[in-house]
Amino acid sequence: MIPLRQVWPEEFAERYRRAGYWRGETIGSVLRDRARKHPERLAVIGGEIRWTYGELDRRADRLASGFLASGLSPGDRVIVHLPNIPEFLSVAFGLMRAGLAPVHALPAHRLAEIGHFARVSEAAGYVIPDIADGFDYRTLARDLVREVPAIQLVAVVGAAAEFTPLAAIEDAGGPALPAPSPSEVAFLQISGGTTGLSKLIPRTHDDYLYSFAASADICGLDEASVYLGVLPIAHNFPMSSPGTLGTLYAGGTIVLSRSPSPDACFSLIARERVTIAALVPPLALLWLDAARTTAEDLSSLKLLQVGGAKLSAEVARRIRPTFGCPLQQVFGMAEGLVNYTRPDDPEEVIVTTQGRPISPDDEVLIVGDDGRPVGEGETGHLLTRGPYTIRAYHNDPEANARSFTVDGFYRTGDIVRRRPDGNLVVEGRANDQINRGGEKISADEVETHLLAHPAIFDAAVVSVPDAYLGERSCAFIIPRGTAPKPSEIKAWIRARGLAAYKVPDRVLIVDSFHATAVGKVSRKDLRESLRRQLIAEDAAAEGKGT
Ligand code: AMP
Ligand code: DBH
Repeated sequence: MIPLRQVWPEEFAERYRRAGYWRGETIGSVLRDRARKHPERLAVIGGEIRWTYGELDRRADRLASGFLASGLSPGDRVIVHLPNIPEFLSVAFGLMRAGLAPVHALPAHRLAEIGHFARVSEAAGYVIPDIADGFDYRTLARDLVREVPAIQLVAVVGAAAEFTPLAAIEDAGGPALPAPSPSEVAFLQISGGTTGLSKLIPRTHDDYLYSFAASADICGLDEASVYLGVLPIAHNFPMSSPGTLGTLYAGGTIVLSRSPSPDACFSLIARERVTIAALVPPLALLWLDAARTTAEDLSSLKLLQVGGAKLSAEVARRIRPTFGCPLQQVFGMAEGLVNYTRPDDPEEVIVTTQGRPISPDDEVLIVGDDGRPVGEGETGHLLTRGPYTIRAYHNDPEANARSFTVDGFYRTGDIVRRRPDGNLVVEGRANDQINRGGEKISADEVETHLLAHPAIFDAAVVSVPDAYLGERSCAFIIPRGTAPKPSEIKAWIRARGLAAYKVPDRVLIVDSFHATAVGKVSRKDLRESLRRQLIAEDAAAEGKGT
């Protein structure tokens, strides 16, 4: 098994320890400590469940022992594929306390993604709900164990069928727990995927704990804070910026919503007196609309975070007057670096920038295509290095060679500029990643699946601007023989086991990718020219009133 590691050069590690960023504590010990201090405070609310810190802590311990008793060994990886339910937290803490590494999949992922994570991480376990949002995860588990026989344990929250009920693991008892080291990898986060498949991001206790603790401070969280988990809590943003973990760090309460809809969330905000929530831009639009007419009392909100994709200044401006609290823009990535506007920043900064880094030791380098730093205020590629930004992906030498400079800077793929006040403005992406309202799609990955269709000769997937999602995806298809219908092509992508958000929003059948001498033009240039052509055609069609 390829060991999990994340190593900073000693001089950096030394600096981060000396500065107090890395404190030599594990993520599990944060919960332990808070549970000792205030066992009766509410830690997490979800559906009918209301667990105190004491109860969450006990459940995590029992699961930790139970996972080890069920045949997993410290160092093993376990894919966690759960929706926004309290068990997400008891499972994640239980695994980490057992020295088992959670691999945090998103609820939308399907066999193609989960199979990939299982293979690359060499996973031994898989944790699922029985049915969630109308999808039976047990069927996915059956397909997965057929494809990846190394999965020896499938644990199910709810009706387990032939698998192991999570409740049985919790009751199994088991060996004494190991003491994971703070510099060890705590879990694997998932990258959005730029070229091809998602990569796995090993995060250590030391680095991740710093990122959510410092985030909790920046966001002013304390024991009175009530965090609403709206986005899938496996995602880095609602997990750590400051998210569920930052809330537990501060001793606050997490409220989990199974649906991001304003209806569901507004009534939870009113009932539980929620103080902070994190949204992606399309959700912010929905919430803004609904807030104008809602009868629910939203006055407990103190901060509304929006991130994951670029928020337009027009929309940003409406947040404070509508919700009566400041907006916070959050520009982050699962690989590390997170930027925030601060709650007391001038409104102009909050509305028009994506904020500045968490740490004084976050190094931000903005370079031109030639790799040299651009002038002050100019636009370029964002590279970064710091106390919670990884130096390497797991088990992917090629991606590592591409994504990190020899000096250990992570190439984010984002095009940004830095204002004189230090705040960053995101101007776009350097590579063909489509950001569909915060959900990241690799053009490459979808094209690979399209090309596997017998009636597709060539395919190019591009982003097109969208008023609601920011970007959506369009697939250009050159057929081989009789052209398949767009609906067939969409069904094909679904049938390949890809997450639904990767299904092209639009499919255009074309004779050729004209203007491109085959083989002479890079995929990137081809996608760019198709994208331009499509935007021009759409504008012309609109002008004609069609
Ligand atoms: P992921 O790889 O899924 O962790 O996504 C990280 C990427 O999301 C970043 O590199 C950006 O491209 C994008 N992103 C995140 N937050 C923002 C934001 N506030 N504005 C613009 N882009 C963002
Ligand atoms: O998009 C992201 O990945 C993201 C956005 C905001 C993130 O990882 C984060 C904050 O931590």
